[in-house]
Amino acid sequence: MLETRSAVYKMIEVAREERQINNWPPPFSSEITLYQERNFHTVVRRSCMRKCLTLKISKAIVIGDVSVGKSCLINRFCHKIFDNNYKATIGVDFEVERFDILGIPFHLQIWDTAGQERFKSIAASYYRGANVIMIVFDLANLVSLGHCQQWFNEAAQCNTEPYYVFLIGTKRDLLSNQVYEIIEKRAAEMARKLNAEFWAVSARTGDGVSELFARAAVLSFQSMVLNECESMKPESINIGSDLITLNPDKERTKRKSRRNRCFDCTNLVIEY
Ligand SMILES: Nc1nc2c(ncn2[C@@H]2O[C@H](COP(=O)(O)OP(=O)(O)OP(=O)(O)O)[C@@H](O)[C@H]2O)c(=O)[nH]1
Ligand SMILES: [Mg+2]
Repeated sequence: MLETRSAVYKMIEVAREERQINNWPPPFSSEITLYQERNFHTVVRRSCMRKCLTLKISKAIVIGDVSVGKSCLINRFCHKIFDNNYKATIGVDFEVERFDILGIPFHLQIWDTAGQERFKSIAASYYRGANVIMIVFDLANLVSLGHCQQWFNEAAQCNTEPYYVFLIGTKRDLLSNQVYEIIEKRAAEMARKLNAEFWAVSARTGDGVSELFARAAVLSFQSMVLNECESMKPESINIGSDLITLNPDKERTKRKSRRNRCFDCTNLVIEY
């Protein structure tokens, strides 16, 4: 199953129009986020213009209590569908969504996990290596908000920073504005405790769903590009070794082996 899906997404040449991102996506609320960047970093824009970056894939895990709406959220984003009937996720499921960010292909792997206790150990074995942790609760069920700290602790145990944390309240369509404002205050407190960015969404109406995933994609994309640029800084390259080479044959062999090294990485380096 995993192989078939990855084969399909590799074949998509260009991201769908709504997945082409050229402007920095704003947070849901500028007061309930730690991520205060307002634009793409200049270094990131420059690297994307040069168009030679390694393939970027980011892993997002979606966790939270049973029936809070994790699968519906993902299905709304990936397939533009909403199902009123509850179908429990068994263990885990995953989707891969292709974006083009500043013209660079980027894939977001979205791991949908089961909230049911009996599947917890299976689901938790997929937490590792997450770049984005999405903790989901039901805005109409305060108990599910209370459990978010526990969900976060379990995910954080399996991962090392940096990762982006989102606290997502679902089923916004079920609440009046008056009730929502009260719940938002409680959610904001939890978001601050978790150092998370808060979003309120509805899988039924689609409100906030694509904006949330675009935001997660762009934040993790930017952090990956900056990491790559950091590792390519001139001081980490030993320029002097080429300048003192006296033997031209040896130099030719060295250049050839460097070319081969690049060739070995063709499935990682995108040439435009
Ligand atoms: N009104 C409304 N109902 C929703 C929304 N999102 C999900 N639901 C309903 O909530 C129920 C549970 O949704 P799921 O997405 O299956 O929940 P889950 O978190 O994936 O549950 P597990 O897989 O068991 O962990 C379903 O009956 C959905 O129709 C929403 O935005 N609005
Ligand atoms: Mg589910």
